[in-house]
Amino acid sequence: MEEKVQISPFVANRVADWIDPNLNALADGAEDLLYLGLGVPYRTANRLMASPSELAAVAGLSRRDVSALLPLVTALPKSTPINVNTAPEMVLLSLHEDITPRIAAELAAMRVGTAFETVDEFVKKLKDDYGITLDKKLVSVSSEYFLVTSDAAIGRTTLRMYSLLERKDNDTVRVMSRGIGSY
Ligand SMILES: [Ca+2]
Repeated sequence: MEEKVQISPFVANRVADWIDPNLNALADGAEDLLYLGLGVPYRTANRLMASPSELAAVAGLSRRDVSALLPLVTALPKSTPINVNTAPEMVLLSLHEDITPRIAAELAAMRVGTAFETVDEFVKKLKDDYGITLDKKLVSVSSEYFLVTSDAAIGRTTLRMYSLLERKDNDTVRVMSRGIGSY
């Protein structure tokens, strides 16, 4: 995916190091040793990001990189599968190295009007049409988390407000966080 949004591949390991609990740098990654040598020293989080805006703290990501990634990523309290019915094409691309931009576009076109009803249906489609074997655990056909964005304009000022919602098993919804400008 990094190459498709024109971000250097090393960025993936930089982000992985920021999140993983250990201090062993991956290839081209960076742990505390690098961050503590910066002009303003700081440490890696070594935990899941609390906000996607945390990407801006990862060494090696430019503001342009962060802007390119923000519409495609989120920060949740746990790992979740990708909802293949709602994921942007760029995110579908990231599911498997053999998924090309053309395949991602075709998959996105298939779900217009007719959602994939089961994970098996999606996985079978990938296998039958493109010969790609996808790990079922990576995907889902529903979402537990939702981001609501609302824009409020007052005079010449526009504020974007974010609410991150969690759908619980009993179909109740909980507001996890709210933010203005970022979440
Ligand atoms: Ca780490």
